[in-house]
Amino acid sequence: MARPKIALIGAGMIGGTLAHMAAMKELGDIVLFDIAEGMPEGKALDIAESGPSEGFDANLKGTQSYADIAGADVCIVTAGVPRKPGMSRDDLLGINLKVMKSVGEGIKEHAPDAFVICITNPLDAMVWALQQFSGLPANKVCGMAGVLDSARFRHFLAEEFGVSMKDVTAFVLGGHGDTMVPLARYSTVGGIPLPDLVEMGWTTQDKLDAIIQRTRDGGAEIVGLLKTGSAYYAPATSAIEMAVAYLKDQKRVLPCAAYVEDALGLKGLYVGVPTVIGANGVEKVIDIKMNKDEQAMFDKSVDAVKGLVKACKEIDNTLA
Ligand code: A3D
Repeated sequence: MARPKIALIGAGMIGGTLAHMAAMKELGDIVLFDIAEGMPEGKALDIAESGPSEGFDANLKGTQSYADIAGADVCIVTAGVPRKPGMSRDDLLGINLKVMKSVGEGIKEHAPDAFVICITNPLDAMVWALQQFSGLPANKVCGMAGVLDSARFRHFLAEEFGVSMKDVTAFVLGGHGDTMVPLARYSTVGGIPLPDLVEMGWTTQDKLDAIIQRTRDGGAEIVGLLKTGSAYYAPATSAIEMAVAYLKDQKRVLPCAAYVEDALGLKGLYVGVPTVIGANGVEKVIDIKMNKDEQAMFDKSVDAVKGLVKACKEIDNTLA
C-alpha cells in the first residue's frame, strides 16, 4: 500500500516543524509548498538528511508548484503571515484572506479529496474562507486552535496542581481569539471537575481565574517572548494530533474549528467546538449543554467570529 501523502501549504516556522514531526512519526511522504523560492526545498532536504540518523522512511519534497500536492491525503495550511508584538490575530485578516484564496484554489484543483487543517490566523474566519474558496465538503475542512488552546490550559493546570498533564483534561471552546472560552466545568484532573478541586482546596478561584486568563493570552505571551513571530512547536504538535486522528480513523474527541450546521445554539458557522475526528474528517460536532454564564461567553466569542466573517465578505465579494 502506498504511503499517505501529507501536503504542507506554507513552509515557514510551523510548516517546517510539521514536516519534521510528520517525518519522525512516519505519517507518510511529505510535500512542503511555499511561494518562497528555495526555502521549502532547503527544509525538505535538511529534514531528509536527518532520516538516516533518526531512522525514518519518508520522502520529502519542497516546491513552488501546486501540481506537486496532487492526491494529498492531508493538507495542513499555514501559508500567510503571523503576528508581531502588538498585533492582534485580527490584524492579519486582509493579507491572509488573499492567501486563502490562492491556497483554496490550489487544493481544489490538485487535492480535492484531502482532509484540510487550517492554522492560518485569524483562524475561524480563515478556515471558513478556505472552505468557500476550495469548495471541499465542510466535514473535510477544519481549523486547528482548540487542541492548542486546551493543551496550554492543561499545561498550566498540571503545573498548578503538580500532577502529570496526562491526567488533566481541558476544554476550550469558541473563536481562537481574545474571547475564547476555557470551560472549567468540563475540565478535570483524574476525572474531578475544576470547580470541585477549588472546593477541595487544591487551588483557589482567583488562581483558577488567572490560569484561564493566561490561557486566553497564551499566544500573545509567546509572541511577546519571541518578538519575531508566533508559537510554532505546540501549534504544529496540535495539528499533527488532528492529522493522526484522521489518517488512523481514531475517532478522537478533539476541539477544533468546525462547521456547525445546527448545534450549541448555532447555525451555519465555523467556530471552535468539540468534535469527533476520524476517517470521514469531522464526523460529529458534540452538542454540549452550557449554563447561562458559559453560553453568554460562547455567544460573545461567536459574535467576534461573525464580525470577522462579515469583514471577509466586505473585502472579497465572491464570498457568499
Ligand atoms: P511563517 O513562519 O511566516 O510562515 C508562513 C509561510 O507562509 C511563509 O514561509 C510564507 O512564505 C508563506 N506564504 C505566504 N504567502 C503564501 C502563499 N500565498 N502561498 C504559500 N505560502 C505562502 O509563519 P508561522 O508558520 O509562524 O505561522 C503561520 C500562520 O499560523 C500565521 O498566520 C499565524 O498567525 C498562524 N498561527 C496560528 C495558530 C493557531 O493556534 C491557530 C498558532 C500559531 C500561529
